[in-house]
Amino acid sequence: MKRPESTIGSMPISLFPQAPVMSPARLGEATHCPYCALQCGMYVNGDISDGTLTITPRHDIPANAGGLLCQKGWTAGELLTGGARLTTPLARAGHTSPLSPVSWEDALDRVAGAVREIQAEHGDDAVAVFGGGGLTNEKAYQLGKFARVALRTSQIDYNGRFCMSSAAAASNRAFGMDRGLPFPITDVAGAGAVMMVGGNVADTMPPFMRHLRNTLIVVDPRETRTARQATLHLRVTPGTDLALALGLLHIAITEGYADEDYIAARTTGFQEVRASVASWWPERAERVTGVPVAQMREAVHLLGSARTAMILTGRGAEQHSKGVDTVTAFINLALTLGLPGRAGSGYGCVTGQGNGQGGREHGQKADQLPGYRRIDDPAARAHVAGVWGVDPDALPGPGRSAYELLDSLGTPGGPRGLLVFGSNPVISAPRSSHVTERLAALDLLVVSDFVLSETAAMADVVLPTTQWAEEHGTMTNLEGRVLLRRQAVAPPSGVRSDLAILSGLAARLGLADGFSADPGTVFDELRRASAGGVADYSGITYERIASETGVFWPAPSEDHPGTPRPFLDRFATPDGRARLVPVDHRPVAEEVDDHYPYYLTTGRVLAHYQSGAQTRRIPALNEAAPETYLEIPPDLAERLNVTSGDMLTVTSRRGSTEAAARVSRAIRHDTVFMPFHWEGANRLTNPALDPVSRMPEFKVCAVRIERRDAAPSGERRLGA
Ligand SMILES: Nc1nc2c(c(=O)[nH]1)N[C@H]1C(S)=C(S)[C@@H](COP(=O)(O)OP(=O)(O)OC[C@H]3O[C@@H](n4cnc5c(=O)[nH]c(N)nc54)[C@H](O)[C@@H]3O)O[C@H]1N2
Ligand SMILES: Nc1nc2c(c(=O)[nH]1)N[C@H]1C(S)=C(S)[C@@H](COP(=O)(O)OP(=O)(O)OC[C@H]3O[C@@H](n4cnc5c(=O)[nH]c(N)nc54)[C@H](O)[C@@H]3O)O[C@H]1N2
Ligand code: SF4
Ligand SMILES: [Mo]
Repeated sequence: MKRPESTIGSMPISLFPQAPVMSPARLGEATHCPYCALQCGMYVNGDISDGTLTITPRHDIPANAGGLLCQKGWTAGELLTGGARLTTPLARAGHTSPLSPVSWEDALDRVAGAVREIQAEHGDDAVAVFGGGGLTNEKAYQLGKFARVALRTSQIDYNGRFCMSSAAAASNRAFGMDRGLPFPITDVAGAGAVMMVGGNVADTMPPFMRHLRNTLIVVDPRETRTARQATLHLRVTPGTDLALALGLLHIAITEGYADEDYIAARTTGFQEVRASVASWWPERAERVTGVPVAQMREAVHLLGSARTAMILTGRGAEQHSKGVDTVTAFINLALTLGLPGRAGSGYGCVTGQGNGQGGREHGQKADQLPGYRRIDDPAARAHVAGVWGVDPDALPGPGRSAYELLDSLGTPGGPRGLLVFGSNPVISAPRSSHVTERLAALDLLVVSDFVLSETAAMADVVLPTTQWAEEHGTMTNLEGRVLLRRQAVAPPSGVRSDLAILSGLAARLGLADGFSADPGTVFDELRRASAGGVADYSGITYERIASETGVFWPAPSEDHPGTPRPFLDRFATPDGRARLVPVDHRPVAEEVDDHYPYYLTTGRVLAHYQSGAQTRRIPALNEAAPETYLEIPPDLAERLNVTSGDMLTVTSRRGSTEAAARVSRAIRHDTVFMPFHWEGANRLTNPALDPVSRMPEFKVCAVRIERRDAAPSGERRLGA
């Protein structure tokens, strides 16, 4: 297979001539990239103060074996210094006054004072916490504990709800455990055939392409860089992957690809699922999905006849109001083909954020306690309360999910104070203008960040924090491999770590103990809190991680080798069998019509990360991708009489935004695409939620497109 052009390979990192004077850096620490779930290994060498800081790839980390980094990784050092960095706490004299510098004592006193006031008047749940999947395990754990013990609030959730929560729920349902890839990433390279459903790893995790060596089937409405490398590309209509999976399963069963011995030995529920797909004739699936029957047959044949095969899902399949059922349908297909729990084969979710895996295990999720325990399970509450030294009855119950939490801010009965650690919802939440209004209605908004993100810019108090290369902590990558991110440089004076911030706030709220600022101490407590849980970290130590190049959880004791492939002998369900669960297709939450005739889908570009808070502040990345755009099919461009670069107005039922046209044959005739790294895309998106995962429908809503200079017309039909 051809390598993707120019996205990987070696590139010298630029130096920082205008770097401020800082304390001398330590040399050549082995650490990991600040961004995505691949957690590529890198060395940070040299000294910020004399501009000699360099980043070079490590060769010992399998995810980026061969020493690959993407452009974001190469340039990651630039935010350690430079003008974008926050180095002093900021606060407002009054709600409408500008942010101005204050001392740490003053900032933390204000936050604790306001929290006390709000809780005294409105109750403990009136203060909420919003976390992030980029936080280290130590921070995610401590944030959950801080919410439940120091704030005594049930109102905590995090941006992972917007990320892989649908796949997590589907994996829990089918396998009794959600470990994104339940096998090492190197297994992917050995698989004879891989089907990637709604993932564009050539742009989102370029070194992942090295692990896609054999037959590749891509399911995506767009001909992405990943799709261009594929043997077969299924150009599905947005929001119809569930019907596609049902059609594929129908074909697999009727054409003799079902692995009957495996189904009998390792699964339950096959008969019900077989009955449920009986009416999903390939022709019916073609009508719903737009994918030709011949291509569906070809896909099943490629997967079914390969010696080893994998089905992987990305956000394209998952970020829908039926994301859980869609992933379930692909897991049903994988189980019917006999893939999960077999060496070299399987189903996996390609987790996205740096600590997207670990961040969903240790208690920053509304319904969860450390070790991937459920907060409504009495035994789990008793165990964790024991580690925390509190009464189990004092632990709050489950709170609102991410969007529901944001939607409730400042409403009667909703939280009046919010603490944000590691997210920028002003840009990244669905129906963002509404979310911004809710944030503005708060009595207290506190943001911990190292840059003045759009959310931080709205805050009453901004707490400047340390970042990746300035602190120790563990990250669990997309394989479930727990890695050690080592401190490589000294932080600028004036910033504090998130752990130190939580420690300072807890002390002011009357808890002098139990909130250490030392990552090693917090990790040891996390190990005890996770012991006996699904995600058991009790046998993992910093020393082991360093000497073993990461440890796969579960690792229930220090002499346990860790678990690279947890399902080889049995699944994590009570009877050890995987469950096939019948699911049916349903339409998207918002169908196209005469007024809103195009499907809008959203996603990522190579050069920017998430809300762009970090990468839009890095000159080389901004040069590579300076502004947002709307990818449109040629026939729409013709109808609007526009060419690439002309400005368009895009309107959905929730709002309107402008973007330059990018005319492309790579997109379906009924679909347009906008990246969400800039303000705009999420003004349009639909917060319809999946009933199980509470995942918003980021990947499809109905829009109308006009030339910006055209007369506004609510009624005019521009449709396909
Ligand atoms: N450069 C970059 N890399 C990143 C990130 C980033 O922001 N920038 N973020 C990280 C994070 S947190 C995540 S979650 C991952 C996400 O990684 P991916 O899942 O690869 O990224 P997306 O671009 O969100 O979506 C993937 C594809 O889904 C397609 N798609 C849209 N709608 C549908 C649909 O209805 N069905 C199907 N089958 N496909 C559809 C889109 O066209 C897109 O090409 O990336 C990680 N890596
Ligand atoms: N339309 C649309 N919207 C989407 C998506 C989509 O595909 N389409 N994808 C969704 C997905 S998958 C995700 S994951 C979300 C992500 O969206 P966000 O949650 O907004 O993610 P980031 O931009 O990574 O925000 C992280 C913020 O925290 C800061 N930060 C980073 N590390 C730390 C730390 O250790 N401590 C502290 N205190 N701050 C830190 C960063 O500077 C940044 O401001 O967006 C979702 N939104
Ligand atoms: S692929 Fe992900 S982890 Fe690797 S360098 Fe790029 S952003 Fe960093
Ligand atoms: Mo994500």
